[in-house]
Amino acid sequence: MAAPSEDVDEHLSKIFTPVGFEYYPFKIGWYNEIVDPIFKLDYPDDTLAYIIVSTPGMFEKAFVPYVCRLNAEDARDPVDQCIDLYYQKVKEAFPDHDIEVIHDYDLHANRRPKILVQTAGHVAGAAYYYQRKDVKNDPWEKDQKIFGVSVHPLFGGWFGFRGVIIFKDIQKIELEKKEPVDCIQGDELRIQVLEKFTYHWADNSFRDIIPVVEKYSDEQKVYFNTLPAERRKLLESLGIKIGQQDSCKET
Ligand code: B12
Repeated sequence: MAAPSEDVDEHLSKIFTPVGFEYYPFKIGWYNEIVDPIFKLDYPDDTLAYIIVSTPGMFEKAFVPYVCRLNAEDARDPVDQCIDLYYQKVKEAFPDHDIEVIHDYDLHANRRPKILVQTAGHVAGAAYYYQRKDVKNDPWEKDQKIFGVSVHPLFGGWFGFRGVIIFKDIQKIELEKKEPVDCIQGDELRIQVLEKFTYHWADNSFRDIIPVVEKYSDEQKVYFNTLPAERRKLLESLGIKIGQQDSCKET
């Protein structure tokens, strides 16, 4: 079915923008033409997809109000559940469309990721994906593993990719390709951010490689630094009440 992507954008804006998510459209072909064959998505090149990003505000705007809906018995990760609520809202907003959601953590049976969100984020213009090959004079050993890192022009490294939404039945869209902002220029800073992400990711310094407009709140930092098994206990210690349906704010 042919459809201008602006119509879809309008619905997505209502669902995602007030609660701290961003969405960036891309064509499946833009992604497929650069990844290795095993990572290609099995859809026509002109299929419409969106990469979804959580900004620092998502925690307070979407997650904290959502926590009261949690079922105390449910062992799934509360953040994943919260994000799924919003993916569900997208499916409900487009009942006539065939939608596939691929989460950032979805793996094939052989543990290969179903989607490479950093590459998707780059081709959609959301965040520049810096890789070893973006450094001209590379200081590392040939076989040294250097992980690539995406940098958002406003939030640096203080954001998360949450997955892609594919509108399987929307093709032949008018979509202009937007290049991501190349906010780290020159080898020196690129080497720095790649080394920080590969070797010192736990100190979060890669996230501050550029000046940012907003970072994770202290509560959010503590939450994400806590082991998943301990997170429910932590929420309660922060005074965030789990499973109190009566006090649920509409999200
Ligand atoms: C597996 C995985 C890991 C593994 C391996 C890391 C790796 N990069 O291989 C481990 C466990 C080590 C790991 C650790 C971490 N991870 Co991790 N991880 C992933 C995951 C699930 C898949 C990455 C992967 O396997 N890639 C496969 C390789 C082959 O891809 P690639 O190297 O990018 O190669 C492709 C590109 O080069 C592309 N390509 C080719 N040519 C071109 C040209 C251009 C221009 C472009 C753009 C692309 C492109 O094609 C190649 C594939 O064919 C992603 C989420 C996801 N679904 O993508 C998160 C992800 C990369 N991790 C993330 C994070 C934050 C972390 C950690 C900090 C832990 C944490 N707190 O979550 C640490 C930091 C790294 C470290 N030092 O340990 C974030 C990174 C965010 C960012 N700003 O970039 C991601 C995106 C998760 C997310 N939801 O946001 N991770």
